Amino acid sequence: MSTNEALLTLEGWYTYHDFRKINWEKWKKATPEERNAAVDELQGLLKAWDANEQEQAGSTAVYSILGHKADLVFMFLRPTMQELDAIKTAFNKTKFADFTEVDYSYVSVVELSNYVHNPGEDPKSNPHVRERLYPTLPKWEHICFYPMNKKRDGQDNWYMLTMQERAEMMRSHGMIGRKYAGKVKQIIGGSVGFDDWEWGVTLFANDPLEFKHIVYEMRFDEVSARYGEFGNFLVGNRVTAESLQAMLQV
Ligand code: 76R
Repeated sequence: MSTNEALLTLEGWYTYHDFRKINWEKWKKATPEERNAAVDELQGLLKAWDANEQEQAGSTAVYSILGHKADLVFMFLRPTMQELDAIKTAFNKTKFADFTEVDYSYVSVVELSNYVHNPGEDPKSNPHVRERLYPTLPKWEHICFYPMNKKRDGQDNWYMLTMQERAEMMRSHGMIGRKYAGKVKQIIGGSVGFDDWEWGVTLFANDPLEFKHIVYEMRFDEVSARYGEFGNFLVGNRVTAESLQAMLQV
């Protein structure tokens, strides 16, 4: 069988999702001075990440995570993997990090799969494309993250389909997605070669029910119904400097 045409993908900022658990036992046992110093240092990092976003040299989102899988997620978008690595190291050197454990993380790069592109046009010169490759993460109330693959299983092998078949299914996928314009903002991170799944899906919404609705609706659409394989789902609430202070108050 012949090799199929690989899709042209466009890549933007590198992304790192750092999911942390707080060791509450250790945190409660620390002295108020130790806790204050740790919180001050963390607030300093939040300010630095904010300044980076103001300079449009990246974007950062911090959310508290429900359930047992994690307590916080720090999501970073930066131009290079070196910057992501430096952020991770700087974070791990803080006092606050001593009270946390990394339970999960995800590395990817913001990806637009270019099923509909105009030949001859340089997509990166299009401001709408640039806005999506180098996005400022929305300050919406909720986040949802999950990794996914497209199946390679006997007759259901996404990578053996023709470009036309894939483009048709992705058109249908995009039509469903568009119905959620203004309600769900999605960042697709391509992670082939970087992490354990092929994509990391990050969704933002002000109403968490929109996550349930979009994911459920997409389950009936062929590309997800037939080819989608999904990892763990994590959902959370937006954290601000003030709410973080309150969360860490003992
Ligand atoms: O980029 C575009 O807007 C064009 C249409 C489009 C593409 C190519 C699009 C639109 N997506 C694309 C690619 Mn998507 N997306 C997901 C999920 O849970 C599930 O079943 C799937 C998880 C959601 C919720 C979602 C939302 N999308 C992709 C890819 C890469 C596939 C490939 O290359 O093979 C994945 C893995 C993926 C998964 N998608 C949209 C949305 C939404 C809300 C839209 C509309 C965006 C808009 O119009 O602004």
